[in-house]
Amino acid sequence: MSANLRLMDSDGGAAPAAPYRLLVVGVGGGGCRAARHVATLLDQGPTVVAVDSDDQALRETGLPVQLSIGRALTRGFGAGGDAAIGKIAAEDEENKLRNLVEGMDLVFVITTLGGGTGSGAAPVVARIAHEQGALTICFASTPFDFEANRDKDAAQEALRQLRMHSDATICMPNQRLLEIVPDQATLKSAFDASDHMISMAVIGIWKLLTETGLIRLNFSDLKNLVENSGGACSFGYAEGSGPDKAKQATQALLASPLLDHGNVIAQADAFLLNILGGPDLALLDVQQVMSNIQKVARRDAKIFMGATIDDDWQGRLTVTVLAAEHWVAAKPMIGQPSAAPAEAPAAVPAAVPATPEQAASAAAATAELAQKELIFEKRDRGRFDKVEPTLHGGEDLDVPTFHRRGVKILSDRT
Ligand SMILES: Nc1nc2c(ncn2[C@@H]2O[C@H](COP(=O)(O)OP(=O)(O)OP(=O)(O)O)[C@@H](O)[C@H]2O)c(=O)[nH]1
Ligand SMILES: [Mg+2]
Repeated sequence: MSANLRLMDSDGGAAPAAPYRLLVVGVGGGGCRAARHVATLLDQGPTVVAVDSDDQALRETGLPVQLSIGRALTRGFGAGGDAAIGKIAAEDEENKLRNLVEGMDLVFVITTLGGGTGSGAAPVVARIAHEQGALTICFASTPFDFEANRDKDAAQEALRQLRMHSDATICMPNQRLLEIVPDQATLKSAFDASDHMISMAVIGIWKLLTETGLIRLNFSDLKNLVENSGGACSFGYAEGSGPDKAKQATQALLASPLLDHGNVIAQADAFLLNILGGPDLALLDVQQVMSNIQKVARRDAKIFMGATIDDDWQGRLTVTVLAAEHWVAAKPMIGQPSAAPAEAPAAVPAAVPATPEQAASAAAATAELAQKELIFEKRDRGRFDKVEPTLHGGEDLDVPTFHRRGVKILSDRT
């Protein structure tokens, strides 16, 4: 391994043991800045790598793993807006890039298109990760409308290349930032907002795969959605806090420009929705989010849903959505024979209707939950932990009924 590829040392904040090996790669100036933001927010998270042909920009990321590409060509000064140079720079370092992604289950490639390195090198990084067998998801911003046509054309071509070489590419047009940030915002604060959005997508998926699942989504659900998405996905997220957190988050999600004010959810063939909450996350919160989303979603949409608990999220709730515009079910699905069964209209699987409102709403909803089984993780006895158990018929009545009975929400229609 050469001197310009520095690997994290044993004290370098490596990720805790996680069931999946996940790598975040920032490519080019903007991509590396967004990747650094992910690392800042997830200090116990996945390994984050910066890849650039601009050595100074690379140093400024401060990330522990940096790969300088194309030095022979660019002398470490960047690709000067030329995607062809960015492509050659990455191809020159193909072996080092291959070493980086080797053995990874999931690779996120983050880039901002329109310059030389991101536009040229990111598709090469995605191709290598994909060839190495990692599920490869790209986040790419495209230039503002006011930027040069040449850059916009280069960005569109790079986007096409990314889609070709990855499992899914999430495009976040910078122009949409104008709807998100206040009118008087500076360009820097708009870019900061974009970094934050990309980070929330990565964090949402990271938490989904690593934190306790009240309703668990696993890697094969993510893989199923991404691999069948036909290459183009959208991402959105929203937050709520306090007693009305579920309502707030759902309303904000459906109003988000990231999801075209709800239109993406309304039209998506399939989407993955994860609810991240604190230990106070109630089943009713989950039910409220889901029933409101199902009202908007297509009746035949495939919905993969999860609910994740993180102690830091006490009193608040974040909803993250990864939506596939198209569902290309040509490939065999995870755990299924290659001839997929004919699709039939499906009812929402029997939830655990704790209230008449829940029962009515579950019966009314008709969207299809695509994951086979929603698994309720075994939870501890919460505030009853130090209390004498209330035993009846050999059962501890202080443990929620659905845990005692091992209730699983079943949906066998994938
Ligand atoms: N969303 C977002 N966009 C950015 C950011 N920085 C730059 N951009 C946009 O991304 C485009 C490419 O800029 P860079 O990422 O700096 O370019 P590069 O990939 O480093 O390419 P070269 O510098 O030419 O080697 C610009 O035209 C901007 O529209 C950022 O932090 N966030
Ligand atoms: Mg640059």
